Amino acid sequence: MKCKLCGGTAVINMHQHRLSLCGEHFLQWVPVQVARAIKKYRMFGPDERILVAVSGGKDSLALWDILLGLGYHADGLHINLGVGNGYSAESQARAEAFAAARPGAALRVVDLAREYGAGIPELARMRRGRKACSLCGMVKRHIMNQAACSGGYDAIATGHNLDDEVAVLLQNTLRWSVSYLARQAPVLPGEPGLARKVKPLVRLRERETAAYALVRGIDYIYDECPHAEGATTLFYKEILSQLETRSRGTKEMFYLGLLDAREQQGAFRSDDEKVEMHPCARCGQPTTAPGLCAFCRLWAGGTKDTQGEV
Ligand code: Q46
Ligand code: ZN
Ligand code: ZN
Repeated sequence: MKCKLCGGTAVINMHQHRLSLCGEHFLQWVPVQVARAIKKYRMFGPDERILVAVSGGKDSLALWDILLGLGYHADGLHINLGVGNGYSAESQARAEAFAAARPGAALRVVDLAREYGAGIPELARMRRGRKACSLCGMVKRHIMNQAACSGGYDAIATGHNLDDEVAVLLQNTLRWSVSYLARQAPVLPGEPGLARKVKPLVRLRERETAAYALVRGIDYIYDECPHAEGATTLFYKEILSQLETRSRGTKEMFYLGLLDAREQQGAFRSDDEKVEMHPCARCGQPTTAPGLCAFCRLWAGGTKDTQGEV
């Protein structure tokens, strides 16, 4: 397998693009794709400040690396979720090592157990009936938003890749979750108290972000979070990869088809009145619930008083 550009040994063959590239040309190709996505979906401009959600995995570290390489002002935020088997400790170590090796890459770490009183597994035990991942998603969204708004960032960037997006899309389609289908996009515009959210890797596949991290020598955590075991999205990813083997380009077609159906054909357009938001009585973040937001309710009467911390 030879690089299409220089004839050298290729490190990756991307069937959907009919393109094989050597390490050097692949490392040039990836940031160009990301820059295109940023521009096409109007994610952010060159002078805006970006807060990257850094888990310590391949996608988030590749994203941070690419944004810094493209010259963006991109800082990182890592949330230590307190997940066992060494997963959280290792993840934090990778994020810190990445930042330490790059002068100018500022990383903030929020340790959930230390700052709020409990990590995700403990929270899930305390709030029986709530799944760890649903609590985790809400906690991460809240902390990221709080950090972005208080830090004056223009956007939160996450490392979701095309495989992540199509797996979620399949799940939402199977359930006909119209409200999610109406909002699944590379950019979620901000509103007062809610930072804009962007997904610059949305046109790259998981094997491409993994290859980028490997060729670039980024040390990331290989293991999945132990709570992800058996997660439905992993099963959907497998199914989508089988579809892709039969019919190349299925993933792009599925995802871009959603964007097209919505933007060009008006699918999933909601005529509902805009939901009224008001500030949470404790943390001030916008919420639809009366009184406390879901995050503050989680801790109310819980482990440690979070007043003034969120
Ligand atoms: S980190 Fe959190 Fe994921 Fe672990 S507990 Fe579930 S949601 S699987 S991206
Ligand atoms: Zn080459
Ligand atoms: Zn709140």
